[in-house]
Amino acid sequence: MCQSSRGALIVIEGLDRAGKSTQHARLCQNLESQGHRVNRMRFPDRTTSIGKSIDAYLKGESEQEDHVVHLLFSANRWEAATSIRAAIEEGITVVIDRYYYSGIVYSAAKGRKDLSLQWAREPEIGLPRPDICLYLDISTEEQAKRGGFGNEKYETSAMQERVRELFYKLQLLPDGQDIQVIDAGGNVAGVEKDIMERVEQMMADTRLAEDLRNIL
Ligand code: 2DT
Ligand code: MG
Repeated sequence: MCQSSRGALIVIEGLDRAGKSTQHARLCQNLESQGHRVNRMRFPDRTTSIGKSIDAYLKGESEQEDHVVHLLFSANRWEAATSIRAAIEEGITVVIDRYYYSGIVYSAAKGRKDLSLQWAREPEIGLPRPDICLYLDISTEEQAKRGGFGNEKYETSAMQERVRELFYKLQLLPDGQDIQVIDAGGNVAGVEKDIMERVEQMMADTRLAEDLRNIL
């Protein structure tokens, strides 16, 4: 049997209101109850000094030039990269709520010619690459049914619409090969089961016998 000892790197992505936080918590609990050691993370990590600048920007308390805030989001991942790698090498599975997929898509969704998907991706090169990215997909109608948005920067229907389109576009690009689309419009237990099946499949995969890859 070819069982690896490293942990897995699992990312949950999706639009606001898709149920990321709930599914993130359930996936972590399910993995722990199977005996895995798990580290929970989320980006942006608003607790670091870079994260505090991002938090102020998202809350509208400070302004940032679009490229600058993009690089802050990326730097917020880079400051965690060493600890992600260390945990995985130690055999701990790291489960992250949002990662560079959101980073690329939300910035590109601003629609600037000088902030393309391609440009937005560059600062992410070299970060640990997930073994799987579970993209929780919900329709615009379902998103509206789940209640209004909050007051943060990107929580408008126009922005969400562009983000949705770009998440689809990203799936057709090389980074999209790591993405598995989960229909998140159903009930919580059904979505949880779907996620668990995909994660178990991924963990059984021999790819985990190899070292964690980086984004190229
Ligand atoms: P939360 O609602 O999950 O706290 O996210 N975002 C996130 C970016 O624009 N770039 C990034 O790199 C990341 C990780 C998505 C707050 C908002 O920040 C956006 C929503
Ligand atoms: Mg949010």
